[in-house]
Amino acid sequence: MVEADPRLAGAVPLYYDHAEGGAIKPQMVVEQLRDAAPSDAIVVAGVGQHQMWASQYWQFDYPYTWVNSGGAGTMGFAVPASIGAKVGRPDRTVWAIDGDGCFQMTAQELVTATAEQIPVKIAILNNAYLAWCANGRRCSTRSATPRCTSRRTCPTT
Ligand SMILES: Cc1ncc(C[n+]2csc(CCOP(=O)(O)OP(=O)(O)O)c2C)c(N)n1
Ligand SMILES: [Mg+2]
Repeated sequence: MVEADPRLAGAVPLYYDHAEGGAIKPQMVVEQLRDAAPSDAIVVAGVGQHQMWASQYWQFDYPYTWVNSGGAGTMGFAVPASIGAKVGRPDRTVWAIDGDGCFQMTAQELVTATAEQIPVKIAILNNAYLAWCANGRRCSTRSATPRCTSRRTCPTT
């Protein structure tokens, strides 16, 4: 089990306004996937705002279940990396949580998954936008993650 760092509790509270009129918020999508998935599921993310939501709203209970391009930050990572994760751990459920921009970069690897019969699950948080870039332009700080998920400053929450 991975224990949350108690020093972080309350420092960066997670909240979002539920949409009026039945619109589905991306945070809620991640919560729903999380609740429906086995607790030892492997989650692979693309790079962008959806990556932040996936990391924040998923509950990681086991080590080595969060796979993403945290260093180079390469868009297009999620689809092929999820295929690799599933090949490495065929016993685990593997979810890719991807952005619409990232997905179109390596969507052709769905052919590989199909041809090789590698059953990954892919959720696209489609905001028809390269939101991470837009957030970067709008937010006045370089430490974009906490601020850009704040309802005070982030137009996409
Ligand atoms: C190959 C590559 N090109 C450009 C970038 C810069 N970049 C980081 S996030 C992002 C937008 C991602 O858009 P999308 O997949 O739709 O995710 P969103 O932020 O909308 O959730 C871009 C262009 C990058 N990280 N990698
Ligand atoms: Mg997008």
